[in-house]
Amino acid sequence: MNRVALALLAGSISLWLIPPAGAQVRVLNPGFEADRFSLWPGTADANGKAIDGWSYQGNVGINPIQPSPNSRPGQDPAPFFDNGGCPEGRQVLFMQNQASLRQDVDGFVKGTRYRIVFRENARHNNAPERNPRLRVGLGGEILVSEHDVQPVGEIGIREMPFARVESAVFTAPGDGAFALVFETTFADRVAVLLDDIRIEVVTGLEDAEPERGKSPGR
Ligand SMILES: [Ca+2]
Repeated sequence: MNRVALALLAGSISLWLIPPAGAQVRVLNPGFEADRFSLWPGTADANGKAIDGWSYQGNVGINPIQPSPNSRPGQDPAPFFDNGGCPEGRQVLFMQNQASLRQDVDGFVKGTRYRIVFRENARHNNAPERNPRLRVGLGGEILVSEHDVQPVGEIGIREMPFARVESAVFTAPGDGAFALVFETTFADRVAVLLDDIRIEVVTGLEDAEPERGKSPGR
């Protein structure tokens, strides 16, 4: 192969790897650092009934809670976040029993391929074999199928990294916003912990198998 051909090949690869202009999608409050909850146990219902950027149903909230005059001596500020190291910032989200968390994420570009990436863990609660179940959808398509979420560490030890989850790759069928929804489906004294939720553009040389592609609806 001569030098011109090599240069052309290099040029085509670099173009292939650059996402289309404007295709980046930004999740608002992706690591649950925007709010400061101070009322135990950290549910949103007890702390103003709102989580910045998100809507929710059920017992959803943020741990740890922040110290305040309401804090009782010896009270655990993170009763749900009871194991594993915080993946991003200082706070994680919890979803207890059956609950849902939703954000209409804007900025998708028709024809661009994306995947959801996030960190997950489960409350240990002295019952590590009793696991919550989680599924994740976008625009009505399930992109992370329902699965058990297991605690990454022992209770009270906040060192082990949360598990990293990558969804199936999907192709945006249109420009604009799609609903990103996390749902927990098992309701027996369990809780899922989430942090660092991102939507990444998948470039041409990654995950090229067409059978993994999905096209969510609105
Ligand atoms: Ca965080």
